[in-house]
Amino acid sequence: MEDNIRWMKTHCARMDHGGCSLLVGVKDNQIVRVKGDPEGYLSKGYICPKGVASPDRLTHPDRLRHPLKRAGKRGEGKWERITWEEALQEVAGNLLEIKEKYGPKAVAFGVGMPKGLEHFVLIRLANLFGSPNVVASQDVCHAPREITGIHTCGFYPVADFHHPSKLAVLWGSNITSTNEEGEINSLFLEQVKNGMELIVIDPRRIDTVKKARIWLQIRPGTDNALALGFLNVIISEGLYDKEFVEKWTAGFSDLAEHVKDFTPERVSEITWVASELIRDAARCYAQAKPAVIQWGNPIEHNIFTFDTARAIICLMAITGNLDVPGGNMEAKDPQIVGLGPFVRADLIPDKHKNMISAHHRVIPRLMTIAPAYFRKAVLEGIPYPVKGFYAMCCNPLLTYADSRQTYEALMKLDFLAVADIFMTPTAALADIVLPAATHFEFDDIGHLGIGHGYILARPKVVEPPEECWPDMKIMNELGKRISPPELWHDDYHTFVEDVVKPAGLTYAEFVEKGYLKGPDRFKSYEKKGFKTPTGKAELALSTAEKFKLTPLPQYTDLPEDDDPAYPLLLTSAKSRFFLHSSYRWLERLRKLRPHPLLEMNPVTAQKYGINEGDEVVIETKYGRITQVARLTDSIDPRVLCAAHGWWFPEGRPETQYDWEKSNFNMLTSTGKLGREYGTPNLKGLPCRISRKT
Ligand SMILES: Nc1nc2c(c(=O)[nH]1)N[C@H]1C(S)=C(S)[C@@H](COP(=O)(O)OP(=O)(O)OC[C@H]3O[C@@H](n4cnc5c(=O)[nH]c(N)nc54)[C@H](O)[C@@H]3O)O[C@H]1N2
Ligand SMILES: Nc1nc2c(c(=O)[nH]1)N[C@H]1C(S)=C(S)[C@@H](COP(=O)(O)OP(=O)(O)OC[C@H]3O[C@@H](n4cnc5c(=O)[nH]c(N)nc54)[C@H](O)[C@@H]3O)O[C@H]1N2
Ligand code: SF4
Ligand SMILES: [Mo]
Repeated sequence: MEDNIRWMKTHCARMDHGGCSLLVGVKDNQIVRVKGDPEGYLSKGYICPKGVASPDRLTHPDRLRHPLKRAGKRGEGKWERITWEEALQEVAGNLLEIKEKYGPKAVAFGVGMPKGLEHFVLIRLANLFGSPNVVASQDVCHAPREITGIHTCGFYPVADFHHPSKLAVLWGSNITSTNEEGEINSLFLEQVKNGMELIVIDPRRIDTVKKARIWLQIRPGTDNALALGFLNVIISEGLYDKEFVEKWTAGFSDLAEHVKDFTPERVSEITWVASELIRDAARCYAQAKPAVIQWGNPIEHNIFTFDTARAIICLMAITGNLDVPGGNMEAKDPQIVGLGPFVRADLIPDKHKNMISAHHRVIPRLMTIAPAYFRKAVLEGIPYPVKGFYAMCCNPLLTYADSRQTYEALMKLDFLAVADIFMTPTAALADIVLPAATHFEFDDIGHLGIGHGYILARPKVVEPPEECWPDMKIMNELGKRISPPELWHDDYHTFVEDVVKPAGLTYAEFVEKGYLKGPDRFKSYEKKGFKTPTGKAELALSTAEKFKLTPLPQYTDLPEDDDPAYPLLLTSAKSRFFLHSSYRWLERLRKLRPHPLLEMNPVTAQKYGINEGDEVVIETKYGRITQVARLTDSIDPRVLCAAHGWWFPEGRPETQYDWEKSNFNMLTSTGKLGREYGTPNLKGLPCRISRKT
């Protein structure tokens, strides 16, 4: 049997940010097995349940296999099969008509979590079409960490797990479950095994707490206060790196004065973490050299994301952990194509002035549109109307805050096209649905532009179904119809060649190598200073006045006011078995997690008369949903953790597969947004529960 199997190497993708090296067994154009590759650069043989199930995506009987045109009313679930030629003409015709009537800005292009190279081809498509509006989930995913980093110290400080650290802080990062941005937990766990100490900051007792020296069970939504408490302890006890602070930081005395108020006792009241634990953790972090902070999504899941990221970067700076091996580094890219030339940024020089978010005065360098501002444009015409939307690799109805508002906006559009691999609630509202080829089915490149200093080869291992096209091909052909055709390629494959050409490689040669990484170069600031106006890591921002930012990291309030009518606090975490709203249709994964689970402490359950497995109604000021009770003492009795991304592929198309029933974003709102990034509150929401009767 094994004899006829051809084993090929590629990297896992599109089930999170990707990164595990895979050995893929292929027979007759079918993937028969997937194993972790022990030689994997990031993964060392590791593979998670999603990776194992990943080939099932290709062969699922309900996968989208043909372009579809809406037949009944929008959302009615009636479709007519059309050819690719007809589909491209429909999409092109509608987008051009909107452009003619309202200008190119009235068309927005949507993308979700960056999944592969098509992410950048979409930005190129928008640029060539003349629209400055690429809508993405960056407001709640990495932009606050990345761009706040650039403003503070000139780069995005990512965790370096390739060199030994004495101590790691997992700050709202469930790395053994989410492996975010390719920080596959293999390298991290290897270090833990070699004696790296651990501090975990998480409202839940996650797996890594077992290995931790200190666990800070934080009140959701109060990370900025905790970070200010750390700064208070480290500065008042003189535990900072004096030489580094003296030579390489700006605004230390202002920061020191500012954090005096944030004593562990005061911070304890806000965060629910005992003051002694705050002291202990801050001391441990400051005294271990080098120490690394692996920070996660909760940093950017509330309106104070800018201040939270600022405070944490200040911590990295004053302890001398910026850009050192085993600390938080500036990852250097290999010699590959620059993103600007790839997306042809030169053709749209006034983008930053014309994009929707310019009106909302977001932080400079945020070049995508926050979903909240996109919907304001569609629904209220602010700052101008948006009428058309081309969306791929995303499922906004589930993943944008305030799903009802998303529904209204999608319904109001003159034209909606969605490219996906499966009929999702969002695709179910489209005028045209385009069937995409996906991972394993075309040559792709992983991790471009993600900021970790490497790219990974994802060569094709099987042919896609006949009418499933890679997004890159779809856009390459659409591009020729809606923008100057000479700026597109004869064959979309040229995009992957373009990326590695500056390295002197063909794509095939790159595949042989498997990955390309930039040089291990640290402390670049010693030569050229930090890439900020002062040349220093800016504890107080020198650009604050110019950009209307607060110079020092603030704690002003809780993200949402306490409310006696909603006595519990709701947060969420990603499921180990799914990616956001994706793949609940894969039986192999669904078996592992059949229902959306609401984690609650048994004490809470008893108080509300709820048993394990009961259906529970969860309500916030903004909406109500139902999930299934899972009792666990790993969570504080005052806190609940609900599942995010749930819809029911087994449900009916005319209700868009019950997108309202258990969807976390029915409980969120865009009423309050962080000004810098347009971020809504997704964690730390006052709520109440009752057993469903
Ligand atoms: N309340 C709440 N909201 C959140 C979050 C949260 O934690 N809580 N998390 C936020 C974060 S961090 C992010 S990144 C976003 C993610 O938001 P999205 O990116 O919108 O979510 P996904 O479920 O990843 O959507 C992926 C869609 O892409 C499709 N897809 C997969 N592969 C391909 C492909 O090759 N081609 C095409 N065309 N489609 C493909 C899948 O079938 C799926 O429908 O959600 C954000 N929203
Ligand atoms: N399996 C799986 N992997 C994924 C994804 C997925 O959907 N599923 N999504 C991918 C994407 S796009 C991203 S951005 C990353 C995100 O990866 P992570 O940053 O790890 O994301 P989360 O699971 O949202 O949150 C991490 C932890 O934060 C805790 N938490 C909740 N509220 C708070 C809070 O207020 N403060 C603190 N300190 N902690 C809190 C949760 O309990 C959880 O353990 O994961 C990627 N990997
Ligand atoms: S951890 Fe991510 S990259 Fe690795 S196998 Fe799982 S889904 Fe794939
Ligand atoms: Mo994300």
